[in-house]
Amino acid sequence: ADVCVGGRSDMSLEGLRRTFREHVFYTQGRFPMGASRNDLYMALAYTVRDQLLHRWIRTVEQLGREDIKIVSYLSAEFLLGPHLENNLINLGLYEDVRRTAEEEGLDIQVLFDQEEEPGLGNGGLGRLAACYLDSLATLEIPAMGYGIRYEFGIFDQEIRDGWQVEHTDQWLRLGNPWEIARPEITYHVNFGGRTEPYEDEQGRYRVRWIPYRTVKGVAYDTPILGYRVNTCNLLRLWKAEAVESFEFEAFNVGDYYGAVDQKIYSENITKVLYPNDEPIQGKQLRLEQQYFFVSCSLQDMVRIYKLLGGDLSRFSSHFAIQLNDTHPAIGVAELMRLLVDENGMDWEPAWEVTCNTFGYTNHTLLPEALEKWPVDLFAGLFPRHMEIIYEINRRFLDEVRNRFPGDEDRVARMSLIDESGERYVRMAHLACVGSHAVNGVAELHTRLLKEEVLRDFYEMMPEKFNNKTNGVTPRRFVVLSNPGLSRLITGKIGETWVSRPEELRRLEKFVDDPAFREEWRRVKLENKKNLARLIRERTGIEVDPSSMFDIQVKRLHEYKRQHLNVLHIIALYNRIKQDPAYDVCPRTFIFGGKAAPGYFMAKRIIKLINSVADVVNHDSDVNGRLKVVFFPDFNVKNAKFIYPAADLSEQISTAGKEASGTGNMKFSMNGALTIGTLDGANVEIREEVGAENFFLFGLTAEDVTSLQKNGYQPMEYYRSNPELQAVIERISSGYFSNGDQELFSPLVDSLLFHDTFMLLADFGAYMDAQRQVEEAYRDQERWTRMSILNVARMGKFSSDRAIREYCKDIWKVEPVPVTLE
Ligand code: 26Y
Repeated sequence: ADVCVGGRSDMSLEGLRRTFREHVFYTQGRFPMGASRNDLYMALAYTVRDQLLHRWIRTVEQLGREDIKIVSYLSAEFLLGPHLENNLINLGLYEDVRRTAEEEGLDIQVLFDQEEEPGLGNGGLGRLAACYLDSLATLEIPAMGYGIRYEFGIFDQEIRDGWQVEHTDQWLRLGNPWEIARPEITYHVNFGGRTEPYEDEQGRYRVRWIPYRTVKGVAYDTPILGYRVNTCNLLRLWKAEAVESFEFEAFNVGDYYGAVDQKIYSENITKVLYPNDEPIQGKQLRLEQQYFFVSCSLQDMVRIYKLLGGDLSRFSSHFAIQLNDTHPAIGVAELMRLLVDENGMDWEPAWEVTCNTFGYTNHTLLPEALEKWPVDLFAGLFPRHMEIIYEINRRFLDEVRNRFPGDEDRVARMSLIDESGERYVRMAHLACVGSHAVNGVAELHTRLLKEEVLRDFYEMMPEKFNNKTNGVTPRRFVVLSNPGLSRLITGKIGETWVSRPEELRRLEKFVDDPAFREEWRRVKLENKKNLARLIRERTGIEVDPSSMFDIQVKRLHEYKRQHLNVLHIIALYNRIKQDPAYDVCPRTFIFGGKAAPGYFMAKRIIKLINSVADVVNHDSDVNGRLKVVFFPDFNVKNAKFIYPAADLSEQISTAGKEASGTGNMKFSMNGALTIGTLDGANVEIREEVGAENFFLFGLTAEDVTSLQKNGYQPMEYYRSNPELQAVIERISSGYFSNGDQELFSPLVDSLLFHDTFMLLADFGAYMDAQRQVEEAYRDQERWTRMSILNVARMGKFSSDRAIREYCKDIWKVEPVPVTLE
């Protein structure tokens, strides 16, 4: 290691400068004069990566120690966002590098802009995985992330004529300086075929799997550095390739085109992220993706463990594996297969190891969103896993019958196989049975899991269930995104809040300091100006930074109710149309988020937002007092400009539907006030910041359930609220669609006749809460106090706190500090 010091690991300014120049020449192959923006970005990225490598190798050495336990986070998605700026912050090099770049005549922002973000996730779940990697490294926990190296991540969104248009995300086009290919770390992954019983040398009954086809997984590693520590963990993503074997040629003489087909078919597995945030029914390729990355990851862990000379019966003392939702749940059966079939263990000890190893995090309450796979599809791809699952099920249902004699309804409800119609494998049941810990992602969510979705499992094994309220990393979402606010805070209370955000409480005593409040507003205004500039660039719309920025950014979903927000906008618009002198509080409504390409209603809602925007933004009666913006292509990269610019955060899902939400936390940590329902983590955010600093409205989860039970009639709410009628009438008349009364009729009809997510029931309460928002905003001193208190009291929602709880309650792991010498 020492040979590096003084070489490219030299952290002095002079060293960094020299390394950078070397990379321009030796890595990018350019003279400085001929270097493109991308060459310069690449050279800087390599310069920073050089700083990580030393730490990375030292950390990986620790991972190879027999006496420590490693967290292994299995996730089909990691929504990382750009690395460069984050790594500079975590290294503590941001200021030095910015200044050095400046001296070289480079604007570092331009280089940051050059980085393509790895959009290897859809939304909340994938971003949570990325925050957890950040916190694991920051807390010096030995950990690995395992996932899929999608060649195309989440699609890029364009808005054309008000509609969403999807473009493939070619994030690897210009190369990826953050990953290191490990062509020597590969595993074979099998699919299809059949199983065959045989007797081993000791005469024991065994089963072997004779697959139909085999694909190769190749490891690609990305370093994940913690904040101001030496721990630099490993994110290992798998790429699918064709197996190359010379027998293959021998057996297929002349079948060159067959070999080409096979290659293309194999590589398909990791081609593209499914752009859905709810299960896709029965897509074989998706199931192949899930098994592919899980099998590679488990084989990797078993190999590492055996290298250490470990005895597989003690595997769970070396690895704690967390399942990020049910997407990797087939790992339960795969680990059993590896232990029993491939390593000769008996069933019972293998099962004990498996249960002690896995933990399962659930992320949904919508029963229709629970993952299940048709038995035929599953058994066709994984004949051996199907047998293993039947055996797990047989033993498990015996236990159920033992505990609840005569309760065959319960047995059917809890079975790993849904046999009520077409037969399905229930992945959540597999995950529950095969894990020692099951957790929800917010207090309310965990309670509802126990009471509803997983009630039978809770009744049988309450000790498994626990809550782990989500958190987000203050490094990316405050320090990186909001340097102005960070400087202001650090100036008052020092910089330790970045790793210990409980200390933000010390800001509370400054709420009564008018000069501090003035500064606070100045920072927010600056952030709003920055966003206004970006909005002008991306949409051509001019917005007024002194208006209230009212923002809802998240995936489009009916349960998230972006259209409730739209109903409020139209109500305000109607008031202005009725009385142009109406005293409306100037507001800029900003939306952002992607719709699943096949989600008809979600796409219509985007079109509605843009159509309302067109009318409102150009109506002279409105006179600029209301503006509506749909910010295209919301992603981690531009989120950095959005959260810090918000005055008001919209968290308005139907109570009982949003498992947690994490955007709610990002806004509030940046000084936005929340208007929200008692859903997900909103409940806990309100508890922390104080009810008086949160705009609450709407039905509770219990109200929603009982309304549903008693036959919810949206029409009743419609009939009794004239303002609501006028709003709906505006839409259905074709006012926002050049007279076309059909365009939005699917939306309107769904609201009037079904309204599954109870917008009409909540409309009145939402309007009232918005009225209170307006009142509060008009008193800028009061608003600022509330904003400061939100930031001061959001410490709980750091992902560091969440990860500490996982470590203590589920994984039983301790920090292992890394030294460089
Ligand atoms: C099966 C597949 C296509 C699929 C892919 C992604 C299914 C679901 C998802 C993503 C789900 C998701 O993002 N859930 C969100 O997880 C967040 C982190 O826990 C929560 O805050 C949020 O409430 C929940 O909707």
